[in-house]
Amino acid sequence: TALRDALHNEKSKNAFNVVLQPLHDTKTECLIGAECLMRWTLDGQPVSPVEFIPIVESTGDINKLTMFTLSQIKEAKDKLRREGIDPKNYMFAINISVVEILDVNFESKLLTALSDYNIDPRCIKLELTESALIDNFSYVNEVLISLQSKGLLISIDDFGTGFSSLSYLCKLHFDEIKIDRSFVTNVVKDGKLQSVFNSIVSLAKNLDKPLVAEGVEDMEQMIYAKAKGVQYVQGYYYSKPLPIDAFIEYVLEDK
Ligand code: G
Ligand code: G
Ligand code: MN
Ligand code: NA
Repeated sequence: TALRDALHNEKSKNAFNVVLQPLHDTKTECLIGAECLMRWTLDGQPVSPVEFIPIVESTGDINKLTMFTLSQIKEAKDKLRREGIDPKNYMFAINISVVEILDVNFESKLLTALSDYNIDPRCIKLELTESALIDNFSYVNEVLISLQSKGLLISIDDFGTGFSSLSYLCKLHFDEIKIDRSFVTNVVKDGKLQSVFNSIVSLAKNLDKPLVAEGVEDMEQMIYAKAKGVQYVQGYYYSKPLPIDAFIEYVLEDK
């Protein structure tokens, strides 16, 4: 109920906030964008999205959080512009739940919000997990084709954790693979993880899709990913997820 209050009561809305985790290009090391992650505070204590997202999904309110995230992206873009930075240079990735994408009004709600906030769809990436993509495959694939035609990018999140058949990958319309951090964080010391990591790298290469490694925590992992030809990295090595103002500072320092 505290969660319900927070979602429905304007005064409690500030219990939610969006943090931005920087994404870097491995070749240039330049900042290329950020993943938006939701945070919720109850009685001064942070509650993990792993706990509250499933509840928000089950009450049918998950799209409200996505809309809130878009409002925060708009705010970040406005702040960047005020600092003399063109926000078009940065991609913003949003996590989308399967229950959300199965709502027949999802696409129209999303496109309306982007238009209202004057956000270019080409600056937005939607992250969907493997399992979300495989359930209701043909319907979801149709939605993805339509979203791509509007300029949005589609990323497969937590890749490698779904243990799914690879045959669907040939039919699925997506733009990028995000290798799960469980394969990344300990990859330098673990031969088995290296085998899985290398398989995903060659899969992405053969499909001609860029790869993002998340959970890159130190320079060794960053160098490993770069040497394997991974295009983008995200993780504590560069930065934790940052509140908007700290992200703006980060962008200014990167310049
Ligand atoms: O930030 P953290 O690593 O604790 O996030 C845990 C999980 O919560 C991530 O896997 C992410 O996909 C999910 N998550 C975070 N924010 C959102 C959000 O706004 N919407 C959805 N659907 N999932 C989110
Ligand atoms: O959407 P996804 O479940 O992939 O969300 C990424 C989660 O991973 C976020 O909760 C974020 O806080 C967390 N995270 C981001 N970078 C790192 C990292 O370098 N190491 C670890 N252990 N977790 C990370
Ligand atoms: Mn994600
Ligand atoms: Na992930």
